[in-house]
Amino acid sequence: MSRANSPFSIRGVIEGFYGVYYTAAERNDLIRFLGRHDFNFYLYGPKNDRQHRMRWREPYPDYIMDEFEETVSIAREAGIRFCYSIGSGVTMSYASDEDFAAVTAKFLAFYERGVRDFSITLDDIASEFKHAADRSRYTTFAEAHADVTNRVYQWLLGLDPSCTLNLCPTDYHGSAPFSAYVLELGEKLNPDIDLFYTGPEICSPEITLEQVSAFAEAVRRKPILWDNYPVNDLDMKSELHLGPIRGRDAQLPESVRGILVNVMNQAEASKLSLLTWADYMHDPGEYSPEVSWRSALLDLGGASAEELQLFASHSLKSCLGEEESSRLRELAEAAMERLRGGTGTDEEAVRELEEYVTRLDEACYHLKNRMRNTALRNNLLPWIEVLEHYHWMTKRALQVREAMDSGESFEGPLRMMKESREEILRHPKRMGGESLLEIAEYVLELAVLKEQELSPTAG
Ligand code: LTM
Repeated sequence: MSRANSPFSIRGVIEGFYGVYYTAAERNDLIRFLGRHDFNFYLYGPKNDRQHRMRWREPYPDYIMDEFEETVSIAREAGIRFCYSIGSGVTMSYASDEDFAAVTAKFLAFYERGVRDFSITLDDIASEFKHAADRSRYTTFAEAHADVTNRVYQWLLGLDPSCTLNLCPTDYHGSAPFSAYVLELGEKLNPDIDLFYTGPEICSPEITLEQVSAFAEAVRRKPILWDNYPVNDLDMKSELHLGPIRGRDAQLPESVRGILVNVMNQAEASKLSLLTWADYMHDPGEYSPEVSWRSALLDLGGASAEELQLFASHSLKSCLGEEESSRLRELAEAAMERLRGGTGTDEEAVRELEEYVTRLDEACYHLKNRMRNTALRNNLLPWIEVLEHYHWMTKRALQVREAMDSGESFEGPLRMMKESREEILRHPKRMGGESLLEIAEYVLELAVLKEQELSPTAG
């Protein structure tokens, strides 16, 4: 869909997460997707690419540079500016001529393959000098960062005046009053160099015009928002962020140059929130998360959109503040009330819950075995597995309770319920369904009481 006239001049993605980064094929596919949805920028800077960060002085092997060259050309055809970033702050001496030469050599290799947009990412590094030469040449960290970035920028302009440079500072989030580092960087950094800001938090639930304007004032330029939704690395890696973007002020265009979205380790699944980002960036005033999400599910899931929506509604927990599916919680609470023998409840509540988890299981089966988008299916698999365990745990819990009521043996379903519960608890991934765990725990308690009743001398 063509979406001309976005109020954001820079609209893109950052491959800037920790963990397994994209294959060239995934990146190329994502870049083509971005081109189709009116984005125009791709910043390459995955933290675990060693030649980007931990061993930034080393050149890439030739065959990797060939892959980059292909990606740059795909990006050009798609209308996307491919930006190469270096995470040199981990070990760099800002005063060293050799290190300056190592940065420019790395950039030159990309320049020769058609790249004109560059980035220095100095996030997540210790904020003190590691080299004696830096301590003697600079008074502050901000002075060093501004100096080296300004010099790299001059060098780039000497190559080609169309080159751009942006910088991710070491302090990249927060609210006014901003640190002395931020203020000094804003003062000393060449005003043509873009600066990143992630909002009041690293992963911000909300970003308002007021917050961004305050940062813009502190750094004396409109920043580029580095938005950490839907990224799911580090302590978020158990989550899959499938919900729409929310909480971004409709007036952000007044104070930002653009938005770059830090995506998840799962490239295909990231497209769900990216489609909603595309709608927001096209017209923030008209943006409706629900309407946009529904159309994104259709776009990505095709004939599997219904199943995808049901599944995704259990994968909304993120910095944006959503938790597990509200429908599931409602049903689980009503069923729990019935199990506890609450007055005014009937068996219908238990049946409804059972039907719901059966529907969930059917949706999981469909996504795993019938969905055409196999890249998405592969991204979802570990989380599908968790939801399947939730389904079996709940079914067995309800069977245990039914067997107890009718005086039958419940040993078999109890054992299987415990197994599914343990699978959920030790699984590295998380899906919304905590209320179902409460049901299993209650049934466990009942089972212990029942066992004691049946053999009072045991234990
Ligand atoms: O956000 C920034 C500027 N840097 C890092 C990212 O690389 C990382 O992906 C996110 C989310 O964990 N947090 C960061 O601090």
